[in-house]
Amino acid sequence: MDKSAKVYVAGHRGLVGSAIVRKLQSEGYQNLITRTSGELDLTDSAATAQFFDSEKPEYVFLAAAKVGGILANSLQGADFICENILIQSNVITNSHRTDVKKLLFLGSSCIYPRMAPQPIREDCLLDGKLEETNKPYAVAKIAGITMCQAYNQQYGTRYISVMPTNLYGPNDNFDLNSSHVLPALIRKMHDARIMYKPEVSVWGTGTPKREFLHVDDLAAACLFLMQNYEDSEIINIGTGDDISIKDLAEMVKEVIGYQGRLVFDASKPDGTPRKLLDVSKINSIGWKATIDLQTGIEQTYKWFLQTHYRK
Ligand code: GFB
Repeated sequence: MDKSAKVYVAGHRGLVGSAIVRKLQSEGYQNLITRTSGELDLTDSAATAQFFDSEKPEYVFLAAAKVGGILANSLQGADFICENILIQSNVITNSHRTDVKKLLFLGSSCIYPRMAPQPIREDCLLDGKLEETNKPYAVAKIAGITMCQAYNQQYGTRYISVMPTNLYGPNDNFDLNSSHVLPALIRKMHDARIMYKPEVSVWGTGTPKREFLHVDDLAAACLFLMQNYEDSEIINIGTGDDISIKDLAEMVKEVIGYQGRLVFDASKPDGTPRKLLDVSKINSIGWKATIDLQTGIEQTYKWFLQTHYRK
């Protein structure tokens, strides 16, 4: 992928897509194509076909998706499976039809079985039952992976699938009903601090463990894999470390300087008990995460203040 290549980043306003655009721009890629969802509805097959016909991208980063945290996933399963299957099918079929040279599909660590041995190796895919709270989303992502593999096998395409762990960073969603845990904790503790609230509710028991990767690390990994990975087999992207939700909440509390109490609300779902990715495969081909969690939270909090509380 040379610097003048025509690169389409699908989903460029989201957490992942915006980080990929920042990374590509900082590396000197000048021929980027983007469309907002208002300009191009990727669930619309005719509109997507017309876009690929007129733009003819050479490379595609498929970061457009309907995503959300545990609550949104468990309440809107139909939307999660349907929208994701439509988006990825439209982008993949049109990439094939218009001879895209290489495509990178973004999956998720929730595609693995709920009780997969930890750390989770890539070959655990389809080895057991999925976590119920995000099964529709996971099934859609598994369909996307299988679609990439089947196209590679049948048509000789070069479509790679990467599995990031839980992500966070600039352009994350801070809406408490649909966000993931890290932006939710930042928002709740910031609001509680400025409103002098004595306690903050943390969902679940606090015992589940999650691995958190800063989205700038993810973007660097995606570019690295676009340039250096050719296999149809999926590849994990993570830090190799995880943390309990309780310890994460304590860490966020310290970064924000909130003095109140944390109250665990066990009426809310915990989700999968643990999902630490085995990152030996990506490490062995030469990529490692660089942003530690404390630094990443501090930077994300700064971004949150600048974008949500700028006068
Ligand atoms: O980040 P999260 O929503 O997603 O929740 P998952 C992770 C853990 O944090 C769960 C707890 O145990 C939550 O109960 N948690 C505590 C909170 N307080 C909060 C809060 O205020 N908001 C949220 N959202 N969680 C998602 C999947 O699972 O992970 C998606 O649903 C996707 O499919 C994504 O794969 C990466 O890690 O449980």
